[in-house]
Amino acid sequence: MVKILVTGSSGQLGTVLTKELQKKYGINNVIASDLIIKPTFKGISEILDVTNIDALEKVVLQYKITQIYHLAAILSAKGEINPLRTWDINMKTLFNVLEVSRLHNIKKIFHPSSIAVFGDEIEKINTPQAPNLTPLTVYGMSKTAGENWVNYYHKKYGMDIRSIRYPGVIGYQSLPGGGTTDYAVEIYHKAVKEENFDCFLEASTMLPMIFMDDVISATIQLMEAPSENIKIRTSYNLAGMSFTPEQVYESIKKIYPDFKINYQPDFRQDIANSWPDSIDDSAAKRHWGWKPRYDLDEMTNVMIEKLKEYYHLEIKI
Ligand code: AKB
Repeated sequence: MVKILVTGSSGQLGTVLTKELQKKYGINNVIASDLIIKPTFKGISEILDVTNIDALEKVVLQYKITQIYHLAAILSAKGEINPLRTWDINMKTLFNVLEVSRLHNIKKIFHPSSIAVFGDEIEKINTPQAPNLTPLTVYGMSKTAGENWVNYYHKKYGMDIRSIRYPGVIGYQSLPGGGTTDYAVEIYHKAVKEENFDCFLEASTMLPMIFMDDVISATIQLMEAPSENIKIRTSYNLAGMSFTPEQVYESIKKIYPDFKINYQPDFRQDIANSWPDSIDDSAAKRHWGWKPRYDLDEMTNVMIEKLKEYYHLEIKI
């Protein structure tokens, strides 16, 4: 019997992944948890601060949890506001999940990592799986350390912990918060509302990105793969597509020809400059059959169609 706990379930990815897990395993077998649960959420939920190990343990025991998807974290841009607090929260929540899982024999754990683990020393094009990791942000440092800690728990205690280095995630269902890739979601909202967009990155900043449907498929595919196929226990590189602000703007302009963009780079430009242009995810493809489905124009079509529906509904209410 699978009983899943999702931490950070109200976040950008958590909102969508929790629903998919409910569809797959049954609404009563997924426990959503976060500091705030949205009033629209349907299913079983707990207000949970994962920095509190006793509170986490109580939920794990109460629901007889067998799997944890630990999504709660402070992202790259927001994390720079208070670096030590970011380190503390990101690491403490991970240690609490690892220790409670070890003590209570949790069968599978998902730990998301990020392209933020990469830094200035990488080859920026088709960045390999295992280059020297010198991240520029505290978020990136916490993910790099986290990758090594989950590998350690796997090797030392035989725990089944799996991980993906997420590119920037783009979806219509939820808004990101505090990331460097957030512009690529906001730009669609502005276009559909027929407003101008102020972009906090330069026009030519190429970054790896992925559509929400693809990232959800990848996560579930990784978690369902036979254990012997998971040969990398730090974290897998994952690629969907790569584009610049200018390219996404041009893609949107095919539907909204009057859409206008202004470039006003801020501190997030330095973070973006330290990340790859594109990623080599051949290990994920070989080991557990990963295959992305969406390119930029396909994603743009879906984003615009769905956001038009969303804003139409908002106006009706
Ligand atoms: C961020 O921009 O911080 C995140 C990420 C790439 O991990 N979206």
